Amino acid sequence: MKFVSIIIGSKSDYSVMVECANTLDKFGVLHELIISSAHRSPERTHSYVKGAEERGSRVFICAAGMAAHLAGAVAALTIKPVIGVPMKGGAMDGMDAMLSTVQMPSGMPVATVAMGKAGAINSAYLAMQILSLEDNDLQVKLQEDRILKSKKVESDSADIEIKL
Ligand code: RP5
Repeated sequence: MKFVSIIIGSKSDYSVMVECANTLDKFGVLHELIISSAHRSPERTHSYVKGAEERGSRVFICAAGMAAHLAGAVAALTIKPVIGVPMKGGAMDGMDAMLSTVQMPSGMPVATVAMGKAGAINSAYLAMQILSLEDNDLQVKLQEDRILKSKKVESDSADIEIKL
């Protein structure tokens, strides 16, 4: 069984990261979501990553805020792709999390997406694009989704556009 693992650092990240789970659901992509923290529960994080890999996890999506080390800590444990989602909040409103997540040392990548809802959704899309390299059905669904998005731009414009 192939699936995507979503790890969030705190319950307070859930309201944003549910968008990631919903996006994977929309495309019928199997996933798990757990709360585990690099700092508050390092052993739980370690054992989840090792266990999930053995059970078929193909991509890890990690969301954390403030001194956001979760994605980096997970990247240290696996060579599966790790996607980091910086959470807004704290004194720097996510800037700290973004830099903590993106600035990984060479050889230890974390694919860092935008903060907030767009990042949560894009983490799901990026995970699916990785999975679609070996899944033609998913590739077709993603291509169809692109066409729908493009058509929506046209229909939205048609609703309001002014042309001479
Ligand atoms: C991080 O600290 C979490 O990922 C969360 O974004 C932030 C605040 O956590 P809580 O204090 O709300 O649990 O570890």
